[in-house]
Formats: sequence, C-alpha cells, structure tokens
Amino acid sequence: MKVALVLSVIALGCSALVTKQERRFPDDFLFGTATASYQIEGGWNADDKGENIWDHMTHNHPNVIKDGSNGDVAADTYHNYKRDVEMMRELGLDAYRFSLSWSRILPDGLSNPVSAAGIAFYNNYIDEMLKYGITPMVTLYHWDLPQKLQDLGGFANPLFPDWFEEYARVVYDNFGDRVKHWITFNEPREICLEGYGSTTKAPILNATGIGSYLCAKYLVLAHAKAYHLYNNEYKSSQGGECGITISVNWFGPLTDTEEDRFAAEIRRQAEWGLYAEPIFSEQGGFPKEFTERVAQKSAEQGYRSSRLPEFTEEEKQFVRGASDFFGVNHYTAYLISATEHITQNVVPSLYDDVGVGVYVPEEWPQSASSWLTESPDSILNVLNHLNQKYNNPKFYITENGWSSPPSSGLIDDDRIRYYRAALENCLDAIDAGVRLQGYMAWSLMDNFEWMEGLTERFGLYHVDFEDPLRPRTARKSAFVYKEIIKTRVIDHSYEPATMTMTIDEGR
Ligand code: GBE
Repeated sequence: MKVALVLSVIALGCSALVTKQERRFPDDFLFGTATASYQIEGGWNADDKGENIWDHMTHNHPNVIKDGSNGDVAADTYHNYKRDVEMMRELGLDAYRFSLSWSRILPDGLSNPVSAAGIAFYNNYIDEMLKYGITPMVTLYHWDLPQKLQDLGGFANPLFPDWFEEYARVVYDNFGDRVKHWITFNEPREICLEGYGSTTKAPILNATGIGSYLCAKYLVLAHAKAYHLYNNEYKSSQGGECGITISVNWFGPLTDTEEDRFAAEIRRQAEWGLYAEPIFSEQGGFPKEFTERVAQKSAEQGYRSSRLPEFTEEEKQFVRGASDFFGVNHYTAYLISATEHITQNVVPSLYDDVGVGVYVPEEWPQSASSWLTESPDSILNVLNHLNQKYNNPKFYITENGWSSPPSSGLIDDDRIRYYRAALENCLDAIDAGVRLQGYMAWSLMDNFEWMEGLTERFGLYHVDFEDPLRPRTARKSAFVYKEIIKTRVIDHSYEPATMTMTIDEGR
C-alpha cells in the first residue's frame, strides 16, 4: 500500500514534468510583433499627408516631450519599409501588427481628398509582407487623429463615430482584399483618459472627469460603427475579422479583504471596463458600480447629471457584441487598496471618482519606464479574468513588451526574461481553456515612445536614431524570439550562437 502510493506520486510528478517541457504553441498560433504609425513612419509631411495631433503638439509644444524629440522622421519606415519586412522575415514572423496614419490617407480627416500617395505607401508595405507570407494585422487608429478633426472637438464631438466610419470605409475599400485582421482602436484608455482627461498624451486637453468620459462614449460608438460596416458590407466578400484592442493591465487587491477586492474591481472598471463592458458584456453599457460611483460623486459635486454620459437602449444594443475578438495590450500589474497609498487627485477626475490607492512591490523588477515592472503571472490573471467575465471570447495579445534605456545596447537579458515569463503565461492560459490565438511583441524595433521621446527603448531591434539612414540591428531578444517562433517551444536555456541575423529560407 505504502509503496504503491509512493510510486504513483513519482509517476504523477514525472508526467507533470514531461507535459511542462513539451508544452508547444499550436502551429496556427500567430506570432508577431507590433508597431504604430506615428512611432515609426516619419515622413510627417511627405507628399500630401495632413497634420495630425502628434505633429501639431510636438511642433507647437516641443517641451512636452522629455528629450524634445518628435516623430517627424522616427525610424523612417516611410523610406525603410522593405528593411522592416526583411526584419520580419529574419524573425520568421507569422504576423505583423501595424497602424495606419489617418491623415496620411485622408489629409483633412474626411474622405475627400483621398491621398493616392498614402494609399500607395500602405499598398507597398502590405504587398511586401504578403510576398513573404507574413499576415498583416492592421490597426485603424493608434493615436494620430487628423488635426482638422481635433479642431472640431475630436472624440468629444458626437459626430466622431460618423467620421470614423467614413475613414474605415476608405480603408476597407483599399486594403480589405488583402488584410483579414482589423483592429479599430488601439487602447481607448490611453486615447480618452490620457489624451482628453490628462496631459500625458496628445491632444493634452486635461478635461479631467468630463472630456475623458465623453471620449469614452463616442469612441465606443465609433468602434461599433466601423465593426458593423465591416460586418454588413465587407465580411461576406473579404472574409476577415474586426475587433478592438484595449490596454488591460492587472489590478489585484493589496490584501484579501472585502474592501480591497472591491477597490480593485472599481479600478478595473475605470481602467478598462469603461470600454470593454459596453462591447463584451451580456447586458451592455458602462460598468455598473463605476457608473453608480460617478453619478453619486457628480451629484455631491453639484452637477445636475452624471459626468459619465449614458447610452440609449438602442446604442447599447448596437455596441453589445460588436467585436470578433478581444485584443489585449498587456504590460504590468498594480496592487489596489481601499485605504492605503491613497494620493490626492484633482476634482473632478477619474482618479478622484475611483479614490483608491496603488502599490507596486519593491521586488518586482523595474524597466526603464516608471510604470512598467515585471509582475508575476499578470497576463494569466488578466486572460483568466476576462475569459470568465466575457464568456470565452477569442483573444489576441496585441502588445506586450519591456523597455530599456537607450544606452543599454544589444544584450537585453532582462527583456528576454520578461518575454519568456509572459509566453509561459500564455501557454498557461491556453491550457486553462482561454482561446488565445496570437501574440504580438511590442516592438519590432525601437521607436518614438510618445512623451518619453527616444529615452525608452522597446525594440527587438535597436535603431540608431543618430544615423540619417536609421539602421536597425537585432538585439539578443530577437534571436530568442526567433527560436521560440521556429520551435513553438520556450527553451529557457537557449543562447544564440552568434549575433549575426540571417533569413531562414523556406519558412
Ligand atoms: C502601449 O501603451 C502603446 O500602445 C504603445 O504605443 C507604446 O509604445 C507602448 O505601450 C509602450 O509604452 O505619467 O505614468 O501617467 C502613462 C501601453 C504611462 C500603456 C500608461 C504608458 C499606459 C503606456 C504616463 N502609460 N501605457 S504616467
């Protein structure tokens, strides 16, 4: 009896070990990298491209960018797109996620005029990828609104959904024959909370607690318009899918108490529930407890109605279920407390509405970005949570990555450790039944990191921004990612034999 028990325990231990070692990503899992137009393209006024809000802000207020740099040239993908695709081939990518510059395609924002040069540029980029079997995953909007539409109020104008639908139509018409994966918006939270409700992204409106909520409503409606347009008029002939990417970091309770669990939940609702709930929940509309909180705060503050706008019943139905997949950008985690680490916030503001404290343990490794630490199992927590909450949708990780300082060179063992841990978490999620179908590393190469300029580097490839040709050189992490893509296995002891990148033909 005793012996049998011991044996079975050993057998169990062994089989657990074996499965762990043999865990593979499915052959049809899409491994890719991600970038965004303003961060890499340059060519800010090439041909007839129109001005966008990042051009406008960096040219008129250069002091808001940490090192005074801007995206005028960036990694100059406008002239280097063939080299970009060569890098994708070196890595053996299945897919590449990039975004379109609205004002490069529609210089004035509306669908007249349409820029032939802008369309040609993206046709060339897409065709170059397809030539080598790389699947394009295209984001329509990654933060670079045409300035002319911003002058009319941008996302706070109730007509915004119509403008976005008009743009989406031009995009589907021109590229939909070859692009089968569409993402309407990258990160509503960053667009609305940071751009409209703060000063950490263009258009730096700082309309705290009001502008950010208007933006949330019209962004969600704009997404739904672009989704239904694709679904009704393009899907049957073009056969692709359309979704949205939301930044979902993990917010867990600091202690396992009722108060802290609720504090974490309300923070999650404010951070990403505001955008996810109307689209992915069964009942639709903004998240319940957060809606109640803002209504109550607004009343106390003397507003006649809640600062958080409502959806009509018709709007709710229009938005609910309007996505073929959930794109998750995930980077890090924070611990939330109802009583500790509380800071003062301006009134009114989302952070004042939420009113909770945030804590990041010292022992979580710190990247070059203040907000980014390596936190244990945060992707797994996020995917399990969303999977349960929204009834098992299809997921892609559309961004995940690690920053290092510009001086850090090509040996990036911290980035490698981060990616391996993240990808182990993806396998854990797949094992747990999450329908995760792809992973896009942020980023293919170093790029213009928004307010941080060129001071934080996220690239698998280093870019030399001092050199007018913007040469790109593979970091060690590029070789490690390449090996994972090739073998579909995470080998924690793999070390690249050389630092010379080549293309493996026949992939
Ligand atoms: C993504 O956002 C973006 O999609 C991508 O464009 C970007 O390059 C990449 O991340 C790396 O940053 O002073 O702490 O309030 C806010 C990730 C920090 C989401 C919060 C940084 C959200 C990035 C500044 N933000 N975030 S502060």
